[in-house]
Amino acid sequence: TILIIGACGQIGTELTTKLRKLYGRDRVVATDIREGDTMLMSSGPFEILNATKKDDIITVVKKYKATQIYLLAAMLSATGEKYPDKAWKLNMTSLLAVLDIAKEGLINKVYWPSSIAAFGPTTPKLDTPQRTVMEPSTVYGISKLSGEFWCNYYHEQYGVDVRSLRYPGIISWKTQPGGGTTDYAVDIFFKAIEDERYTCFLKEDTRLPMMYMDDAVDATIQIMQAESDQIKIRTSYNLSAIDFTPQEIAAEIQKSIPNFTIDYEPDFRQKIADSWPQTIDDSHARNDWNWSHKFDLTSMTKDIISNLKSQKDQQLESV
Ligand code: VAH
Repeated sequence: TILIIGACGQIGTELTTKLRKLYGRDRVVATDIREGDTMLMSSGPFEILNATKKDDIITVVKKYKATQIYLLAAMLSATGEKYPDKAWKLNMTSLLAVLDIAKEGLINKVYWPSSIAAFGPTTPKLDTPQRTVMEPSTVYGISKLSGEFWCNYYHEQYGVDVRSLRYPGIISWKTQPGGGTTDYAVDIFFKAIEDERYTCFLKEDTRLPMMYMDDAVDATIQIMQAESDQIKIRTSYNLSAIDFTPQEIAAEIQKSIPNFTIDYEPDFRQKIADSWPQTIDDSHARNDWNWSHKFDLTSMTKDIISNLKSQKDQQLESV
């Protein structure tokens, strides 16, 4: 049985759905600090669980005889800058609790996400290599880089089978933006459908590595299904798909919504975005466990807009 911690978040919501399709609804236990959308709650076992409470996690592991944990609970970059102590506590206490549970043999495999936020302003910005200068300047990035070294330590010292991906910005339409700097590219779609206009909190030429949620979920499941000896990197793998600027994604949206307009009011999140790479070299993931992305900017934009439009039509019909 798989235990998902942070199942109601942006990634957790879609990963839970996909894993339940793959393994069966009762083989995937969704947990979060608060209840999420009803579909998630009603499509399989759900428990309220605080990701920083190791004993509570063990109780749920034993109740459902879980053998794997996907730890997706975290405070993201922008919110983390507002509440540094909370971000550090949540992001690190939860990881160390789960790694200890694996070290004690209560589960045999762990997934934990890192992020391009683990890179910093001194990291080469184009084709950022797997191994390079990493001086993160956000609390979120510091917690992700530290977490990577803890994962590697628990693997080397205690044989813990923990696997990790440095996610780029992840774009999806099923959940509202959750405090990430790349979440402008999530919010822009909701606003394009609702108001046909969007005020972007980043400058128009801010290039960032991005990925459609479907690709991120597939990569996550793929690395967890790989043979242990295929996983050569036990800190965290670079992962990449596409990269774009606010201006480029706005132009792509205008192909489907011609009247859509965008204006720019950069805020504190500009400094965060400017500290991150623009494009990522993920050749290790492609070579070690055959990673390849499926969605580009055009196909992602089309998929999101068609889904949001049909969701809106259904809502209008139901009123
Ligand atoms: C954030 N979506 O913006 C997350 C992610 C690379 C960005 O870590 O904080």
